[in-house]
Amino acid sequence: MAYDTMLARSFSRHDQRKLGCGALVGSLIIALCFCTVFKHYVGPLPVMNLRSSMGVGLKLLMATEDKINSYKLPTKIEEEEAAAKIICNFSEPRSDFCNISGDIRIRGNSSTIFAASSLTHVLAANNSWFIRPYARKMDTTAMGHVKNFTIKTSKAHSPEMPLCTKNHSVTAIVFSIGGFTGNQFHDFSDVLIPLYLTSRQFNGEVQFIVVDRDDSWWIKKFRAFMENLSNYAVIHLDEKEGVHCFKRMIVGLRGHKEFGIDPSKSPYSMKDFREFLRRSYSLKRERAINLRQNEGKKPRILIISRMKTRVFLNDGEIADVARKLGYEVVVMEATPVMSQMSQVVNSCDVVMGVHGAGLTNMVFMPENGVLIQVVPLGGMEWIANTDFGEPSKDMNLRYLEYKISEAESSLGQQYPPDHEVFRNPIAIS
Ligand SMILES: *[C@@H]1O[C@H](CO)[C@@H](O)[C@H](O)[C@H]1NC(C)=O
Ligand SMILES: *[C@@H]1O[C@H](CO)[C@@H](O)[C@H](O)[C@H]1NC(C)=O
Ligand SMILES: *[C@@H]1O[C@H](CO)[C@@H](O)[C@H](O)[C@H]1NC(C)=O
Ligand SMILES: *[C@@H]1O[C@H](CO)[C@@H](O)[C@H](O)[C@H]1NC(C)=O
Ligand SMILES: *[C@@H]1O[C@H](CO)[C@@H](O)[C@H](O)[C@H]1NC(C)=O
Ligand SMILES: *[C@@H]1O[C@H](CO)[C@@H](O)[C@H](O)[C@H]1NC(C)=O
Ligand SMILES: *[C@H]1O[C@H](CO)[C@@H](O)[C@H](O)[C@H]1NC(C)=O
Repeated sequence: MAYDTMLARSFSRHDQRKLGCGALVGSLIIALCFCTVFKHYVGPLPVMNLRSSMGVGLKLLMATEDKINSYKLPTKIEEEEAAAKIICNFSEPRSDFCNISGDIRIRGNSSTIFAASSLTHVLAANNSWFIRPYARKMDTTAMGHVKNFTIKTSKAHSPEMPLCTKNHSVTAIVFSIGGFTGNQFHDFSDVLIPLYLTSRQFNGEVQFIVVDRDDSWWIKKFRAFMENLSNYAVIHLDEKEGVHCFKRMIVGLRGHKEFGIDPSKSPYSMKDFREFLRRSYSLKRERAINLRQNEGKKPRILIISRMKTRVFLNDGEIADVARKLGYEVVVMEATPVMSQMSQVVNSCDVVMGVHGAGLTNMVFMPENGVLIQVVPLGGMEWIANTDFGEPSKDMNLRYLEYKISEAESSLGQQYPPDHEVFRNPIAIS
């Protein structure tokens, strides 16, 4: 989607597209067929052992209380209780992740997390870790907007250890809402899905600590979802005074893949995520219409229109054709008001739109719904497939792609056929 932004910029004035109705009818008819002949999905829910799926860290630091000096071998339980443990894994492809337990202190408006231990002198020289808690670590642009935390071990009574002003009994999860957030695709792919993966296991008994955005509109935007994942008000570290203390803390979010979940790495799947979303936004429809069982009912299609870039020049005509084919048609621009957008999308059986962040709303579609992605000129096949085509499978949606031809695009009128715009669009974007 970073490419997406770039493309949007470079094409903004010229990139208005005209859909040839003739060819499009094909997609709309196939979508109708899907509404008639789909099979019910009865895939098994992946069940996995949570503990083993979380893995063990790369860096293990274990400090037991002074018992070693007294030559008393701690029992297993004593060891667990006294241990200050930091387990980090920096080798996941999308995100770094640290799991800390012990006496943990974090000060408002700072980027150092202290983990107390009474035995730091026997620890390895390396007693600090750096971590940027955002699940897109391969993208240096995104990570440039993410706080670089230092996790530091220190003696419990050392002067640098800040004094607690609030003790929390639940686990904390520290993550960034910087990066590319604000673009809804990234909101879901980089934060909301990873947050679900990391926090669902706590059943609400978890404290979210966020950094990197000055204002709280982002949290408000996804309030229904966040409030269902955590029973506690989010702490915005950049704005909070005081020192928050925890016994357990996770820094960073688990990220498996683009806009998705790998069920072999987690007890949860995209099916579970979508069910959770449906409950959070009180969405009624679990599955799309089956025309066999609902004779006389019309399938609903949502045509997502865009105003500035990658615009349908003839959405009126497209809507007319769809109506003639027997659809009930809704034409709408994607709105950032999640409660409203989720209801509209969930009420539709087919969603059609040009490649762009608005298609992220597919997460709200009922099972077996049909997504039609219109792919503009500009060498966007790969990103179109990566962002929405592939992810649609795990969401149990039917997926159709409609590629714009040169004749259908307004670019066809502005540039000669052998122009670089058509021959080598990647170079331009
Ligand atoms: C974190 O570590 C603790 C023990 O130190 C373990 O019980 C817990 O399962 C781990 N959590 C995650 C998410 O890895
Ligand atoms: C860290 O994550 C990688 C990638 O998922 C995994 O293969 C590895 O087992 C993990 N490391 C440890 C020590 O658990
Ligand atoms: C210390 O930990 C960091 C990870 O934060 C790692 O990159 C570095 O290689 C480690 N240094 C030593 C001396 O082990
Ligand atoms: C985080 O900050 C430390 C110390 O300034 C630096 O060495 C490290 O490279 C930074 N990490 C990243 C990922 O930028
Ligand atoms: C937090 O807990 C520590 C250790 O149990 C205690 O010394 C401290 O007074 C507590 N602070 C607050 C503000 O409750
Ligand atoms: C947070 O710290 C920065 C610099 O360290 C400072 O400029 C800013 O005023 C602080 N904000 C608050 C709310 O304390
Ligand atoms: C989330 O919120 C909705 C609506 O407020 C509620 O019906 C649902 O039970 C909540 N819990 C979960 C786990 O989704």
